[in-house]
Amino acid sequence: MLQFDVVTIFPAMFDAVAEAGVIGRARDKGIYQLVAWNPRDFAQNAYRTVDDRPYGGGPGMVMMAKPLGRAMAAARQRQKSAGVPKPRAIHLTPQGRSLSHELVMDLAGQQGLVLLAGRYEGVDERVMREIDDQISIGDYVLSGGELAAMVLIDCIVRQLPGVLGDAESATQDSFVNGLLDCPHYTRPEAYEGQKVPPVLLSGNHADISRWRLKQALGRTWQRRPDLLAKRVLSEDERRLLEEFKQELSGA
Ligand code: 6GU
Repeated sequence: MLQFDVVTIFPAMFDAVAEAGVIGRARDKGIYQLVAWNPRDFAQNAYRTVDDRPYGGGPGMVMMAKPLGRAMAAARQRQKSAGVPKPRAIHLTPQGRSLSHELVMDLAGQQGLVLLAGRYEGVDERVMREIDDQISIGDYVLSGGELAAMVLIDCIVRQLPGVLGDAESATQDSFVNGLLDCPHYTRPEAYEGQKVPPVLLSGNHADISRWRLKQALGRTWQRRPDLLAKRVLSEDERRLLEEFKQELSGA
């Protein structure tokens, strides 16, 4: 069972992840466990203050080291009790390295993760001694690390054995083979004058596989040329992509 402990001043936000869809079901099945720790419960005054003005001046507030450090220690202690003596501690921050499929697979192989979701303008830098990894989910700014932590939890949990059924298997996902996913269709055969590509109705599974690969290559070329640049194409894939481009200019 993968152990998550999250340090957040908004623990209720994590109920959304724990209750909905395949990720909620995975928790019911005992595939992972998630406990949230509120730094306010570790604050030192009656106002439960967890933030203060930045040394050196400037706008915004900074999350204080002491309540965060104490909440992190409680999270670590719980990991230990759950059989994880050395959990990986991750700070969710736009200053982190970008999340990728490879990083998700790496984290999915851990026994336990302690996630620190900051708010306000930032976290006192001295808390970073507690942190192994800093991760961002993209080049834009969220109001806090909570949504990023939930993104991380979702994409890690769906990779764990027993979470997805055969039908919804993660092996067919975008990015697994370095390409975007192909288009999908279901009934009816015609929708507002738009027909399903005939090859998908042909019953010829080899042709269908080749068409899907061609579409995946074409879409990746159109929408994410950066992914294609990182990936070596086989002779066959090169040919399929050329066909895609021909068909596009013909259409
Ligand atoms: Cl991890 N945190 C915040 N606050 N904003 C982000 C982010 C994280 N990743 C992208 N934007």
